Amino acid sequence: ARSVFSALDLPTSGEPIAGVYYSAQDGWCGSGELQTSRNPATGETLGEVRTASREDVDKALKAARLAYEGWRGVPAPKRGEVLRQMRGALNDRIDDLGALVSLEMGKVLSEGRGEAQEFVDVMDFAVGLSRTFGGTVVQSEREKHFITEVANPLGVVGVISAFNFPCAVFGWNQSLAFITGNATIWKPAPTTPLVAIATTKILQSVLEANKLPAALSALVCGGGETGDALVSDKRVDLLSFTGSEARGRDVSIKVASRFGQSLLELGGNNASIVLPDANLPMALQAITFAALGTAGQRCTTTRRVFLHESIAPHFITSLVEAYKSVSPSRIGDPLESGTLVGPLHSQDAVKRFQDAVKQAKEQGGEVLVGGDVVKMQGELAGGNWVQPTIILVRDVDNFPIMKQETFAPILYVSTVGSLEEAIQRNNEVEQGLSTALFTKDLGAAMQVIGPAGADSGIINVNSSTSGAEIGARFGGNKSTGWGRESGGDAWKQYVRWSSCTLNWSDQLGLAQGVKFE
Ligand code: UN1
Repeated sequence: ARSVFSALDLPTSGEPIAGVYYSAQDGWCGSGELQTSRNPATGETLGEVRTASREDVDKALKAARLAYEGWRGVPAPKRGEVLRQMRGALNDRIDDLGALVSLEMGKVLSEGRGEAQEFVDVMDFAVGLSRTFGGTVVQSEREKHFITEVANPLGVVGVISAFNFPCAVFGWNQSLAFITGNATIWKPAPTTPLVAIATTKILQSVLEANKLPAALSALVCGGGETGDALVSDKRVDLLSFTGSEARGRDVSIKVASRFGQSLLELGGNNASIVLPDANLPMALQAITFAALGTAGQRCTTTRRVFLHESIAPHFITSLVEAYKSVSPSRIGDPLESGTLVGPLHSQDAVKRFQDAVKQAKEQGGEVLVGGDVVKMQGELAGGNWVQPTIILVRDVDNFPIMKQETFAPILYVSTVGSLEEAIQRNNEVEQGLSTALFTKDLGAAMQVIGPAGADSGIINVNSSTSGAEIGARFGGNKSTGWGRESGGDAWKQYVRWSSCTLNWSDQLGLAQGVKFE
């Protein structure tokens, strides 16, 4: 921990670490309560963080507004140039930042590093975009009239991020908001403040070198109240929220009631469907990764599997074998090479895991493997360990727990008689994030991505539900919140649009043939 801390310029004195930054003059500060960051693998305290008080948030918002007012006048390719430098600075620290993500969040090292890589990737994407984004020119029905759609910077973008992707999801928002001319104010999850502080320090070094205001990328560590301060404040033009459906509902109502805009990334209850003609070893590998990666704590984690009945018995045996090869031998310290499954992020998550397994049993589910907490030895004894779990569900219609997202490595497996039935099962939950279909049949692939197909925001054929690249829009439908972030045209949400008609004749032309003479 100490060496990662020093490499990322985090204080190692043991004194509380300041978790608020919005001005180079005021420096790192924070007059709110202390927040504790813990290593989920050991329970050890990594640091105490000074959070933002209401007054700090107010000052940060004022500073962000001012920063935006200067930044919006800077040509977008020049903004892109600053982001290119940030990309360089982040890439230089990619291993250390990845290690800190693993240390504080609990995901294994290659996934921690992958997350920092995802930030770098979206920065590359946004740098290119900074030279090309814009509206269209529309053909006018009137002579000597020119119609164009103009994208201007929006203002201040509030980003409330979750513990499971403490770095990349902020990156998706920051990169797009930055090149489109906005200031961001970031409220990270209360349990992952150190990743946020380290990331902000890297970005700030570039802002400072370019003599740009710190509040272009302000940080306000804090809990629900700090988040609420951003949610309810009119000075936040767009509020991007990642977290639970319950909290997301509250956020969207509050933001809508002040006519602000929100971008929601909420729960997932993702299904993988396996048809008889699939490449079964590949399907097995993809499902194992999607169910166990980040210990089942990705929004995109596969939680439900629908197997065609003709291959189900064989496939279930292989799946159970695969789990046994992971658990217990490959469960452990996320920083050790060879570990595939790290701890859950918190003690509360362990309780929710236990509760879900209990309910699943009561509802008739059969635990095929796992189902219990894990007692570790030595340093790891204080961590949040559970067994990767597969539950066989014979009667999906009378198994309500399967409709809930439990952020843990619990996989519900059941059988279907046809692709149509699998699609119907896929769609019968509230959430609509990610779906995977394993088949070699082109017709089945087209069916799942078509109008009568899966209703998810992400649909993959012969690829896992999790681990999306940054190039396409990321997000989900229905109770997942309809938000889209990262690639594609997600940038369009970070601008205000004006449809502009310019008449360069000396006659007033009225559309629709209207006369007013
Ligand atoms: C999340 O779980 O909140 O597709 C984001 C994935 C990652 C992003 C997940 N690229 O699994």
